[in-house]
Amino acid sequence: MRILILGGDGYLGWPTAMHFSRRGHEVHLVDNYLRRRAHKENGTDSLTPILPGLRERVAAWKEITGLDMTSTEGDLVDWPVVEQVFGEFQPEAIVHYGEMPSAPYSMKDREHAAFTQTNNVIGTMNVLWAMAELAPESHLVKLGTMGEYGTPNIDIEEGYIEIRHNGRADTLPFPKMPGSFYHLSKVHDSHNIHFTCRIWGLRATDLNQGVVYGIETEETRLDARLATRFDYDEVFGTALNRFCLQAVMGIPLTVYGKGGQTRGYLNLVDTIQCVDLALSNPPARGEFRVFNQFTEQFSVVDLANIVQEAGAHHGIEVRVEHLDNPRVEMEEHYYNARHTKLLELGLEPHLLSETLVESMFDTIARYGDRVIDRHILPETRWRAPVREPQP
Ligand code: NAD
Ligand code: USQ
Repeated sequence: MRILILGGDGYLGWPTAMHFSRRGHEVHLVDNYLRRRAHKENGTDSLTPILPGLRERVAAWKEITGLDMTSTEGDLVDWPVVEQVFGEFQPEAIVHYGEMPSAPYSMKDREHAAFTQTNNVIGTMNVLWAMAELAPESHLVKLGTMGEYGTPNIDIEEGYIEIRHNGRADTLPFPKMPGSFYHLSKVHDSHNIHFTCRIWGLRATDLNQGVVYGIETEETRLDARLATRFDYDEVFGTALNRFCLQAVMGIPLTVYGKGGQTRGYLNLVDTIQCVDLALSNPPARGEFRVFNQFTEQFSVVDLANIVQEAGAHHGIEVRVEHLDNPRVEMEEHYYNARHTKLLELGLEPHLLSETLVESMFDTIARYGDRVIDRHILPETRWRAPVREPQP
């Protein structure tokens, strides 16, 4: 298949690209280095050293495996870039990771909120127009998020819910109550994608993904030059990745508030497995399919306990701190989200208990001298600052 990977320089995009290239697909990557620039502005960086750009990564891939990939450095918000990539590459499938993925980034101030929504919503809209005009048979696999649903006090279904109302019934999109301007951008994307499936007959799979953890895949293990990024700062690091780094560095684990916040989690290798399953089993024309993509659910306190126990096995004493929650979110709530559709397609989960935490400790310790510790503690607050009245 000709597979376009949007956001191919990112944490998930780069290992996904290597996975598909190694399995004989023709892969083209697009990225505008937004993630790298945001780190530079903030004075943070990936723990794992990564090559400076797509050209260097693709060259290393070719040297190590003998396999080729192509790439474009460009912005999805820029229509001529998207038009040219679709026109020249003629994708049969599009894996779309190319968005600003951080909830804290989107909550910093008005500019960051507006940027996140413009970048994500307009970038995705350009992709939809390009599909309609230039690749109408192609299949869009779009990375959404479990955070689109929020934490309702009922079971979360996979995308749709049957509603009975005043004696009539319909199957409708599951209600959304997202918790940041970033998560809201994903809801807006989902609506736009669903709409274009209905009116233009596009085919799409929205992968409502939980929080991803992990550093290694089959391909990153081939050579240190193929590493993917690993972030642990308050803006881009995700909970378990942050906790593992904090444990190794002797920093108390940063549990926000009571720590009862429960989310779906999955290993990086399962992200790739799920995308592969979605691509191998495409929906029909006009179908907007939604999968909840995670393998296990944990509260933040569960994660802290798991990391603390793994630390004890490893001879590290791990302390846990409950910080004032910088976010506005429920800290104790019901959470039960269905996630059977990918299992039905053959997903074989890599569970947290089976492998991971201690092997992550080793990788983190290897790069310990690269840790930048000034942006580990939370700084970004969800509550808007109140302006002093002008005299
Ligand atoms: P990432 O920031 O590492 O990857 C996204 C990539 O897209 C970056 O390399 C960035 O430079 C690029 N990009 C962003 N906007 C772009 C634009 N306008 N044009 C071209 N390139 C652009 O993030 P990630 O963690 O790999 O996440 C990938 C996707 O998966 C995101 O859409 C994210 O919302 C979603 N997701 C991630 C997680 C997680 O835990 N990592 C969980 C659920 C969903
Ligand atoms: N949390 C802590 N301590 C920390 C970091 C986070 O207690 O040091 C808590 C947060 O308050 C939150 C939970 O852990 O309740 C998850 O936070 P996170 O930063 O790991 O994840 P989140 O902001 O939700 O975003 C991440 C990815 C995003 C993706 C989302 C999936 O950055 O791209 O969409 O996970 S989900 O959570 O299912 O919406």
